[in-house]
Amino acid sequence: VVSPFDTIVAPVTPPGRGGVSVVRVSGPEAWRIAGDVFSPWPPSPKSHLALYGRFLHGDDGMALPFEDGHGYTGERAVEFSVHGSPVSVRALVDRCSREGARLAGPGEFTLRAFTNGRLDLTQAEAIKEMIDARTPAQFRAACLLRQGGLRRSGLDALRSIESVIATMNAHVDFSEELGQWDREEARVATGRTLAGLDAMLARARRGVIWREGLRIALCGLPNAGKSSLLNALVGRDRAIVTCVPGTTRDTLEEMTDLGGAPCALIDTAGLQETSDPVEAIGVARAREAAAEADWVWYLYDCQAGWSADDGTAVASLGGMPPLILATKADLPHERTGRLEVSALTGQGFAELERLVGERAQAAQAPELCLPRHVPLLERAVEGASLAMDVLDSTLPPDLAVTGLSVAAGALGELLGEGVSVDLLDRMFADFCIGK
Ligand SMILES: Nc1nc2c(ncn2[C@@H]2O[C@H](COP(=O)(O)OP(=O)(O)O)[C@@H](O)[C@H]2O)c(=O)[nH]1
Ligand SMILES: [Mg+2]
Repeated sequence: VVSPFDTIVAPVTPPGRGGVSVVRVSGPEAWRIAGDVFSPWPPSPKSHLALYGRFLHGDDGMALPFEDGHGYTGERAVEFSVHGSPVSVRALVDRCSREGARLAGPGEFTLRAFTNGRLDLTQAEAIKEMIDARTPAQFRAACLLRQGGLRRSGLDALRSIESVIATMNAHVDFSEELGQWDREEARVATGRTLAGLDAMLARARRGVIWREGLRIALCGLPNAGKSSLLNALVGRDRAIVTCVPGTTRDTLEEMTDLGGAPCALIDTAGLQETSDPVEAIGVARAREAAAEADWVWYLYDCQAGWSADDGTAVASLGGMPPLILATKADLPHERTGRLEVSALTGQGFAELERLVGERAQAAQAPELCLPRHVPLLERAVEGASLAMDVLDSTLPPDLAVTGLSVAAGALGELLGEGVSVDLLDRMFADFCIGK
């Protein structure tokens, strides 16, 4: 990381032409530089109060000052709005550089916000997710993470663990003065923290769905219409469709939005006994995909009708009961009593979307969670459980410190406390310039 104490400048709006572009200057010299490139700049500007004026490079527009401890980065800053011309933006950035600002690196504004305690690591990640969101629901979930839900519960747990560790260490170091240590008190505190961590982990696992999508495996006998349904739902020919049974041999995954929820649709090989070794691997993968999916859709050809093989295949999948879909409903067929769909006409798609939206709502936590968070919370739960086992037993209580330290380490990493500069650099480099 470069010294957090120099002054940096970069456009914060994307490159290109538009109504307005914004250039941010952040650091101790920001206001002095503003006075050099913009006028009239008052001797003592008020934080958050926009000023209208003229820029040295000829444009006119607004300057919005932020005092130390405020604004996005948490340090002295100015956001300039100029006309949305790349020429004007370039000229303003150049002027600011000439006055002593350095061009900001990717993610550097956000890194400063983090360094200055304006946000923790989960909130910095949330900003990236807000920017990358593809649906209103994903955006809302990212906003909740940004508002600091995970940060608050993570900090609560961390502080409570640290306080138990501190008390224990104090009693080990000063056993004479402090006398008998209250094992019960530590047991209660650790138990409460562990329950909190368990709840966080459960929420986190559901929160990942916002990002990774509800995983839906399309299963069925060969030629049931699995690949066709996937293609029709994602709106392009992703999977190969033929009338030859056994065309799909490997699983194939495609992200899409159904009913406002992100989904990963997984096309699988037809479930059938086979002597072809390649197809057999495909069938094994299909079963694996079904076992790992959040939801299985079992497809059968409604013209061919439900067969004994379908019964065997469904039973062999195990797990939660699948949603059964009667496919090729555009062809003449007997009454099925099932949800009838057609990849050809789109029949049944509205109902599928409704069901997915409903299922996603039930399966998802309100707050987004990132894949990075889950293993850390798992480690925290493991550490706290270990400590709880010690405190529940007749073992010397200070042995619990080992487990508690593991939990504290994992939570620290979650929030970005005591994280290596290396890791921070890598995480923030994922941001673009100006974020
Ligand atoms: N009429 C009609 N034919 C379909 C429909 N879906 C699939 N088919 C046909 O059924 C055959 C098998 O489809 P495919 O998607 O490859 O089945 P898979 O083996 O389950 O992946 C192909 O010839 C498709 O054209 C449908 O909704 N309507
Ligand atoms: Mg197929």
